[in-house]
Amino acid sequence: MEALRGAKSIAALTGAGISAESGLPTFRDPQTGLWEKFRPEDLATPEAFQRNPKLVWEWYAHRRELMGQAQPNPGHAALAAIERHAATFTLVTQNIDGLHQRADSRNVLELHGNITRTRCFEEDTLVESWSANGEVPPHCPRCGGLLRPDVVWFGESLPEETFEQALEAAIFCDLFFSIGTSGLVEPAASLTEVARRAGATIVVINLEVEPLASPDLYQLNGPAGQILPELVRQAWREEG
Ligand code: BJW
Repeated sequence: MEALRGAKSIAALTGAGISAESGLPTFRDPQTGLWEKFRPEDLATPEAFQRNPKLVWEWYAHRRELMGQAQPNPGHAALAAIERHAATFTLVTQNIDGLHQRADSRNVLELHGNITRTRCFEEDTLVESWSANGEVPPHCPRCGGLLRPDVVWFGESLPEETFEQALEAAIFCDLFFSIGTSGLVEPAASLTEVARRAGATIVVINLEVEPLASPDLYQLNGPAGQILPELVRQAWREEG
């Protein structure tokens, strides 16, 4: 608790696990994970989109609807509370659901894009509106190319400046949270190691982690929606 209360600069990396308690499926959890039912190479690569743009567009349209209906959970709210207390706080998320912003987190870096935005597959530019003439996927009003969700697929680069800012946050923080992520997808996963090497205390919150408490590494096993509010309560005696 001292580490949390006393930290001058805090960074947090979140993954699909933080939104699981909002009812959104993770990717790799047994039985419920998206990649248990679908193959990433059929849905989350530029090649998949080129092969079958309709399938990919419709899969994301379905997920956009689910994400739009989901509500931020106490884990999201607790991170927003930590941001209000910390001198410097950076929230780096791999999630595309926008739930951190809806929970009032301010300094959010989205490494893998956001499902509510759309861009042109040809021109790689954001597109705000297009004619709804029933075409799936719709076409870019400027160049006629196919439209796609503004998310980062396998084999694509992360938004460069955003990743630079995330790296900086990992290097300069004194406390780094890794929350609800399997840590399997690069380069996001390497941020935890970057923070550790730069001397930060690491706090991992995950359903699948061996409980551990050492001065520079805490592993807290359990749902983020319960653990994070409890940390906020203990550190600042307030509700998350
Ligand atoms: C809970 C919980 C609860 C559950 N409470 N916890 C170096 C080595 C090897 C490979 C590579 C490498 N560098 C790059 C690569 C290739 C690739 C990669 O990493 N592959 C690995 C799989 C091997 N990376 C890329 O391609 C990236 N681009 C890149 O590196 O560009 C440079 C480049 C260009 C060209 C060629 C080569 C390099 C891009 C990665 C894009 C990932 N995109 C996705 C889809 C986004 C859109 C969408 O949503 O559809 O991003 S894939 C998917 O995985 C999604 C997620 O953001 C990402 C991470 O998943 P996450 O969030 O960790 O979820 P899960 O399900 O894995 O884990 C959930 C965890 O929560 C679990 O641990 C649970 O236990 C836990 N949990 N409930 C707390 N209540």
